[in-house]
Amino acid sequence: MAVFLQPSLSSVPKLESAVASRPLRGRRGSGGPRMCAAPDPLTAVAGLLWGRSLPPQSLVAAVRTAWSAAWHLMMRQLAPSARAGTYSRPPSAFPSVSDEYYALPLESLRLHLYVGLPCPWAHRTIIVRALRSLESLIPVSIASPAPMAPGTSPTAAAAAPIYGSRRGGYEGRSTVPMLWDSAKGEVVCNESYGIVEFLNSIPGGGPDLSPPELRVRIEQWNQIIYPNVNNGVYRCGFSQSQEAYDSAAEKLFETLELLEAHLAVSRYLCGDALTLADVCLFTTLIRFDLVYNVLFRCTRKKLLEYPNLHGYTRDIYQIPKVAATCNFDAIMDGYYRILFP
Ligand SMILES: N[C@@H](CCC(=O)N[C@@H](CS)C(=O)NCC(=O)O)C(=O)O
Repeated sequence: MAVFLQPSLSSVPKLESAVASRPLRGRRGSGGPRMCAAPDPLTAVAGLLWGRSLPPQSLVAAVRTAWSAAWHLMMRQLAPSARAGTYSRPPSAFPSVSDEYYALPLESLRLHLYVGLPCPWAHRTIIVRALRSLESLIPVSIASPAPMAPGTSPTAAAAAPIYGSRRGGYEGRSTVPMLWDSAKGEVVCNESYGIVEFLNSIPGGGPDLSPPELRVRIEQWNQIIYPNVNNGVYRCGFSQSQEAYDSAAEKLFETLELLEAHLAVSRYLCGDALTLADVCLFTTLIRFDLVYNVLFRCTRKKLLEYPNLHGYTRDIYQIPKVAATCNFDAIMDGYYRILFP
């Protein structure tokens, strides 16, 4: 991701129509077979090589080997894996917000949030910022792979240079979300849960998403949902061996069944009040059928096939301000065109 644009969270599509109307790849018309079109050069070469037959097995094998080598090379950088081919997410360099930020009034700070719209981790922070009505106190810049459009805000910036501009320099991964202290020129935190906990602690409007009496239950759900669902979909999609994939998929769908049963008797994870645990689950579920079911091969079931989980996702989507944080075009673009072109 290279370029940051100002937020454009105002268009609010209906969930079903937004999801249903998205083609999986590109936007080419369906077009039927063209009757008189001349064969393109590659088709002509293939015709010369093996006529109307299917390509020879030796070619299929060679392409598979080359493709697999290139894929593993790409995955080395994109998704570091342990020996058994299990995806191992790199730890965040700035995992929590230090106490000094909790102690100071927000007005005395100059904080800026960097996010990406396709990213489920960043989406958590955008939702909490909105629900806590912190929009005017914490400005946001949105990472966008698209070229900067004319008329966008001059606050546009890039993530890597921001990281690189901190006093001690930076050699790690320039991930979003990232909370930046503009006064000090320092990264405050680049771990989504650390950021949402901090945003929730700021006195402001909106409900407390982590009330003291629910904290233990929230943490219990996080311990289940983070490894098996939030990171679980990545463990499926980024697995580099059959065993690693099987184990990740097993845990993912086992956990979805558990959640489905729980949501039959509870509106949200911890009862009738929305909490941080729900926000974190929601940002994975809202991407499930659109992206993870297809691209990350979480194919055993679709979200639509879980009546309670699906209803729960719709319920959260309809909470005022939440729908405006969901940008399905950016999600599709980010995963299908940018992450896995
Ligand atoms: N554990 C981090 C994960 C953040 C993360 O992986 N973000 C992705 C975007 S979805 C990213 O910026 N990746 C760029 C990279 O790894 O270089 C969190 O929860 O904030």
